[in-house]
Amino acid sequence: MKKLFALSISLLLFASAGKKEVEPPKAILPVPSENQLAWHDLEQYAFIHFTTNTFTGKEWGYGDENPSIFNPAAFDAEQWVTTIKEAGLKGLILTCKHHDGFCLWPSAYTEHSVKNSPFREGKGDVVKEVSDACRRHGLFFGVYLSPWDRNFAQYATPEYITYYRNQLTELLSNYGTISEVWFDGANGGDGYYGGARERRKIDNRTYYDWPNTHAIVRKLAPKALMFSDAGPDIRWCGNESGFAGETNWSIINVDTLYPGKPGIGNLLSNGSEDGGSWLPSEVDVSIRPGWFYHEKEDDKVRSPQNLFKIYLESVGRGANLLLNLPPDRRGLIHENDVQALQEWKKLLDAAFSKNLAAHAKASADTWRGKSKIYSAGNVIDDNPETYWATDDPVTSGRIEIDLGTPQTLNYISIQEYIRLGQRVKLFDVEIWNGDAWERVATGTTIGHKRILPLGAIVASKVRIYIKDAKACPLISTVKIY
Ligand code: FUL
Repeated sequence: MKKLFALSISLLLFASAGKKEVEPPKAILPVPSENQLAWHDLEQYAFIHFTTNTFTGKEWGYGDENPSIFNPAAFDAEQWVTTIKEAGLKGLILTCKHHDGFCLWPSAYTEHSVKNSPFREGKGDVVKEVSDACRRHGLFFGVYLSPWDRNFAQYATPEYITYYRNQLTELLSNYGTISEVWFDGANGGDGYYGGARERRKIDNRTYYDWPNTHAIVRKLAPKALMFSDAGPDIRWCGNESGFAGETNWSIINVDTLYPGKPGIGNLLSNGSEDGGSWLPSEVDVSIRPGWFYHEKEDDKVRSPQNLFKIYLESVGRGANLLLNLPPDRRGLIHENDVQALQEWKKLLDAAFSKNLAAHAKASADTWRGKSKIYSAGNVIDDNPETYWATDDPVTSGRIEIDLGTPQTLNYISIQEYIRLGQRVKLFDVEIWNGDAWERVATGTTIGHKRILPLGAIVASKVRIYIKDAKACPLISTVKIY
């Protein structure tokens, strides 16, 4: 009896010692920060372009617009925010100042603002009303402050940098938590510049002295993520048409980049497998041809189907979607845009509400240390913190999802456990056709999320074949619709 007891104790010890031997995978650098991880989960939010352009019909105001033209008589931040929330968007970024230099808040540093407009008889503050409405409805609030200012007399001199930082400080100090700060790289040169009406050239690499501006943001808004062509936290996707690269690494080498650098579209679209910084991609695109509202574009609002395609090619490629909704002259998001958004939301809900994998069985041909901690069941357990992993030297493997009965399959959504770095380079999606495994989709990168259409194929078993990865692959979630 004693011997038996000793034996079972040593067996137990052996078993638990065996378990301990399964080391968790090591991070593959670079990895996202906590703030970047939270940002990835937002997936989609709104851009709001609103300034004097809304009233002049221009896309780039020259800077000589009279503030008296800014008169959104029916302005209603509540309507913006409820429209955005009902569309499933998680927040908004407002053009507090676009290239025309007109400020949507009563900045102490210029007369070129709402305070000299008829809006709320010069007592209004669009930034305040919008940020308050966001907070009331649980949406995040972000600011766009154009580095190029076609109104300011000293633009292109060091005085302007002080002015820019003062304005940024106002926005970061007086409007609650700021979640994203958007630095535009555009600069067309000519402008009003306090009456000079001339062309001014700046060196994009040095003029704005970005590191010191970034330091202000880090200090005043430690939770805020900064966007630009070159980060430091989020990068541009390289186009304004609504897609991220099919290959989309959330990593890139930042030292080759600066805001406004020409010819970097493809690099930004794809990122780089060997990148040294985590710098994920944000897809900014407008629901209309222009970034600002123009009545003549009322019948050119993107269709719900087109918005759905944009979703698949942005969020479905591991990027975040920043969808521009330009308010009209009344100060409201136009009925046509609202309708397109509502229909889009219905398409998304219809496509992604029923996850067939939730009640399936998952298995794999290989998993880390044969430990339950890294087994295939983790990809369908609805817990983003658990994942399937292989042993360290193994950079391929197959996860099989058995749905039990034949089902019509429209989409598969796969997520990597990016907290430990992005890894997958190549994968196939296969179905069991009764005789053999048949490839129905293929992809390169996965990252935060990859969604692939499956073309309404009928099958009861789906297999994800990870063919190559930078290091042992870690898959946290698989959903099938
Ligand atoms: C560009 C700007 O020039 C456009 O007006 C718009 O704001 C877009 C989002 O970024 O660079």
